[in-house]
Amino acid sequence: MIDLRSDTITYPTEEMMQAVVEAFRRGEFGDDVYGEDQVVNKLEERAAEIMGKEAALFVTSGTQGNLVSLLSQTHPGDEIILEADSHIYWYEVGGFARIGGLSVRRIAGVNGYIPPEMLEKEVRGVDIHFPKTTLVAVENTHNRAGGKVITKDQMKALYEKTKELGLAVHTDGARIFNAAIAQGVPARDLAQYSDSVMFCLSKGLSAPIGSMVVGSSEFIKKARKFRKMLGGGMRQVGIIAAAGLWALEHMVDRLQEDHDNAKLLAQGLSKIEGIHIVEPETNIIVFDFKTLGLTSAEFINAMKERGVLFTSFGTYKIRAVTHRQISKDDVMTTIEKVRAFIEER
Ligand code: TLP
Repeated sequence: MIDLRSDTITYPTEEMMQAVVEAFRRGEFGDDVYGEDQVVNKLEERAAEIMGKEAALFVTSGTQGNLVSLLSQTHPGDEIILEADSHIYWYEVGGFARIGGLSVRRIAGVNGYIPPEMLEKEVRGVDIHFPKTTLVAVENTHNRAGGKVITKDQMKALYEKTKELGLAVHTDGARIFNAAIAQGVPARDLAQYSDSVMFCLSKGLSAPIGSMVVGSSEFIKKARKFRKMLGGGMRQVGIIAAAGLWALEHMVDRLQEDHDNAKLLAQGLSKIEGIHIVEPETNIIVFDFKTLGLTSAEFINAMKERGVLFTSFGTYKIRAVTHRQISKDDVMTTIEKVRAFIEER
């Protein structure tokens, strides 16, 4: 199977598992709720350092990382601002409402980015009738926009506006390293324009489990408590953090390969009659074939029979994600299989 559903499916590497065994042999695991797992402590220190923040927290998933970040920077009854197609809005079970007691104002951005002028227009002032608006979330790269990159300058401009408006900024940086590699800057250059950042170890970096949250020490202290509340206080969790630490140190630079493969796939698919594609900037490709009268369900089922897996992004929209387990040969095979299917119809 050529599995283009997500970079979340990546399997750990031999070296990653070796790192787990070595940490075990060195006796580094401990109870992390007591702060005694040396591997987790090392991972949190490195994550904070890489992102240029005071402190970091290891969390079970990106969803948990986003939620603890929102809970730590808002109060129940507040309003937060999300880009209309953001992951937090679409795919996190509305935890902000159920658990955070937050209401949401969605703004349809441009390629997943909310320009500062748009934000300013949408933020409500102080009025007896209005909830307090406290935070805006940015998603970089932006998943549903097709892995679009928010540039350093865009991050800066938005951040400056939020400070004028008195808002906190959280970055859902599940794929922040893809955003950084794509524009040739260190991830910390993007993170500096956000009060908190969540990033995933378990996507393109290929760790089996886990995400990180970074920010000020005061913020991380609150986030740690909310993580406990959500059942994310784990014990000898160095067993997974060791893989995460290895991934963070060794897997970032290879993301360029995924971007190159995504470009190659997009070039090939765009030559097939009826396929309309959003030019990829990172490892996510979004395309549709509305003019062929083909639904994504039909396409996905037919391609599954031919050995290629895709994800639906709507009735006529498909997402493909390149990752460590997709080679150049897989890309060429995929293009040929899609072409054959479309031509046979
Ligand atoms: N995204 C998954 C699915 O949930 C759609 C994927 O396959 O892309 N932020 C962003 C931008 C994400 O893409 C994801 C995962 C998350 C947060 C949540 O991470 P996890 O899955 O670790 O909770």
